[in-house]
Amino acid sequence: MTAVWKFRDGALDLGSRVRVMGIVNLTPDSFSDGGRFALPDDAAAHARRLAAEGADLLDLGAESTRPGAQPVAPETQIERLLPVLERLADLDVPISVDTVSAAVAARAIAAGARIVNDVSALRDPGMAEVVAGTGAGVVLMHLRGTPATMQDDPRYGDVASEVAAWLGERQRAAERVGIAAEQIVLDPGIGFGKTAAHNFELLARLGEFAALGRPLLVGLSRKRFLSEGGALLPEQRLEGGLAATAIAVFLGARVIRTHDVAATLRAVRIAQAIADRRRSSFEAAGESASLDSRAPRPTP
Ligand code: HH2
Repeated sequence: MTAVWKFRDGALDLGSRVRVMGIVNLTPDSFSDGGRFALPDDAAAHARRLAAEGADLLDLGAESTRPGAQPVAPETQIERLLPVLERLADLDVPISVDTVSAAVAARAIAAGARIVNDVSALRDPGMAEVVAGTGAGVVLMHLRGTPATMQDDPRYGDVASEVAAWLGERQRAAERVGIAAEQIVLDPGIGFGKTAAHNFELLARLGEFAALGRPLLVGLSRKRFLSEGGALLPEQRLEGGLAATAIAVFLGARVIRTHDVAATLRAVRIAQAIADRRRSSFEAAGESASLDSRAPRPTP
């Protein structure tokens, strides 16, 4: 796998170090921090704080994708994003824009964003052209349905195989319309049209996604499956999230999307040190270094 992620005016080597993407929600209604950073000055200050904590990337979102959320008009997203992008123009941390709208992505890229985080994996017919034409990086995430409906009784035969096959298909579709493989990062979409059991299964079998040949991003920060059946509030889900993050890194995730950058970086560094140690001990023993080949397989 080439682990370089190319994006507009830059690239990150995801092979040498697992990267942490800090979340900056410019929304009034995000599930864990809605309204806290809705003013441009507050959002820009928060972004700078996350950068100072060590974020390798910042993800700016102007539309909540929490279960049940309704779409936000592109003009409203643009009005929320542009003043913040303007305030962050001097920041050297690459910025991604979390949107499913090609019009929003195009305006954000013109204002300095370098990556599109598209939770619908190019559902807007104009999105592929924006990504191909600007050289932006892109996150292709698995989402069943839309945020408004995705948690209405989600069912899969074999969630890990189905999500991986779907991502492979979206990746090939992206490449057919001129997006280079190196621009793409894939994401199983934890919490998007999945029950808690589906999320645990996806994380347990993350090693199988290595076969797709592109680096994986995992976003699980403060999500409901960490709530012990609804008992824990979003701000009480950090420890569970760090446990899940460590396992995701051990099984091959190369980008972690999080609200809690400093704590996540500490967990990621230790998880990566153990994963690297495991790889080098296999290499010393002359065995395959592939974590995937050693990933536990479900019994048929
Ligand atoms: N999760 C959320 C939003 N965007 N993007 C990717 N690639 N992967 C994710 O798992 C993901 C995502 C949901 O989290 P958050 O942004 O905090 O909440 P909200 O959508 O309510 O703003």
